[in-house]
Amino acid sequence: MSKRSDKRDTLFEQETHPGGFVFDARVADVFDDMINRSVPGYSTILAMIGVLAERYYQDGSTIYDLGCSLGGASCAMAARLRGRTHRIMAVDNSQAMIDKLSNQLGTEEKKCIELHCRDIRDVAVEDASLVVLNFTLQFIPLNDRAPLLDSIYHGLRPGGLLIISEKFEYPDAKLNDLFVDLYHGFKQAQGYSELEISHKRSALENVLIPESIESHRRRLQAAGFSTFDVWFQCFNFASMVAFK
Ligand code: GEK
Repeated sequence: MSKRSDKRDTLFEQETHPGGFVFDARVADVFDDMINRSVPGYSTILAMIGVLAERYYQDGSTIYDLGCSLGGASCAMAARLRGRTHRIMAVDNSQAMIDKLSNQLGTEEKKCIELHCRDIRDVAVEDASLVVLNFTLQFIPLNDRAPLLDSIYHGLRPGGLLIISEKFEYPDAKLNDLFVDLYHGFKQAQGYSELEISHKRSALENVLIPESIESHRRRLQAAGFSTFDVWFQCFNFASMVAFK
């Protein structure tokens, strides 16, 4: 079992926070607490990624966890695939995340989870039955998203599964305002102050670029995925499955 930290995220408590959001050592240090209190349904999504891995992993293939952070999805999949030989490539371009994940992994997990500090745009996906982009695509520049999905599609085996979880925006302004408002209520209920919520929001501006569900659908279809839909949604956060 991995050794996870329970250090509380207080990064945005200060009056001022310099610059845009970066996945540095300070973020890696509190990341488990940050993502659990910032993404509604995060633990449900991780658990279901494990269930989907058990169901769709094809023997001898490779699993890719792109933008793995502290390996939440990789560890959920490894736990469900225990007893079956499998290989998970966990990739992130934050050295701080990879170092922390490397220290957290248990002996059994180390046997099947390979860590790579690399830009996911430079990863050649090969012979995959499962690719996970759990809240990562939203950090990739808009123009690079279609080429990334094209290359994932080509690297998947027939019947292979792509899981994409994202923060979304809604073309209907009224709905968008409602979901953003409900989401801020969720963050307050998780113990974040209004000041912290507003600082984090400014730091993520132009760093996390959400799109509409429709844009994701169009891109998936253009890449060649024929079967896809949303399987989980809470406010403006959702997760999609797409099959090759
Ligand atoms: C989880 N999937 O817990 N190349 C590689 N990594 C990247 C890139 C890139 N170009 N851009 C961003 N990242 C995880 C959570 S967090 C989501 C994913 C969040 C990495 C970045 O370093 C960070 O670790 C991760 O994508 C996004 O299941 O913080 O909202």
